[in-house]
Amino acid sequence: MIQFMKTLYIANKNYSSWSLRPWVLMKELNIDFEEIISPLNTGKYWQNYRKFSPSGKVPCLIDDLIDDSIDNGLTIWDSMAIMEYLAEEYPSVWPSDKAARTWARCASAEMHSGFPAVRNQCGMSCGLRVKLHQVDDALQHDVDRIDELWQQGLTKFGGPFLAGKQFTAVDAMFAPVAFRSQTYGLPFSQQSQDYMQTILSVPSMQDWYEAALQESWREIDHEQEAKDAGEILQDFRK
Ligand SMILES: N[C@@H](CCC(=O)N[C@@H](CS)C(=O)NCC(=O)O)C(=O)O
Repeated sequence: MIQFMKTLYIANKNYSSWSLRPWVLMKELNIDFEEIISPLNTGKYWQNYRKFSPSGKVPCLIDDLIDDSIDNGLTIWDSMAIMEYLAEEYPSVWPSDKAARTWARCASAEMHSGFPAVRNQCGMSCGLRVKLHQVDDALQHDVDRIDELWQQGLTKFGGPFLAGKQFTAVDAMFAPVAFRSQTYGLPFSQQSQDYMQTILSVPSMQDWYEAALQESWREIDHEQEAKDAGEILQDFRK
């Protein structure tokens, strides 16, 4: 029987929001994989990443045949491509209901290609708590649109997850926003805050968070970004 063994390359857990997305999805769906952490802080990370990821970015999933007499491994770089690849083997990556699935795909694509103010002004740093100097119009705009999307999904499909009863890819795509909001206290509605608590409480998010706090390496650029964004109130990292 042909069997594949999945390896997911990620950068780290404190800062790497793109890495979190497929990682949390695979954990929540009990998809077996090996995790390889390849930190960004080496200075030569791009050359290192290029050894396994054509784009020089993570996450990158390698799906190798266990029977290595056949050279037929597959490399899937980019978080959305990983989710779509997994969905071929595990249909529960997306909701089974067509309307929910369509909505989940649109919202995921919007996250994948949008929300630059949230990304640039509120870089993920799980262990920090920061009081933002300001919420400018661009950031407020992104928060409002995410809030609108979340309320729509939760109301339309009945919760507790964005597209219904099960954790699916759309929850994974927005999972970094929950950590960002925990760090920067973003101005979300009560319904969205409740949803964020749901996401932060799922076992794999708690595992990710605990591992993030244990990481000892620091990325200078990300540390500076957090300092520029506001006043550092707490740092729970070791
Ligand atoms: N669109 C990509 C973005 C991946 C990405 O930017 N990953 C970051 C780590 S969180 C990275 O590899 N950065 C290294 C670089 O940009 O050189 C995806 O969805 O996977």
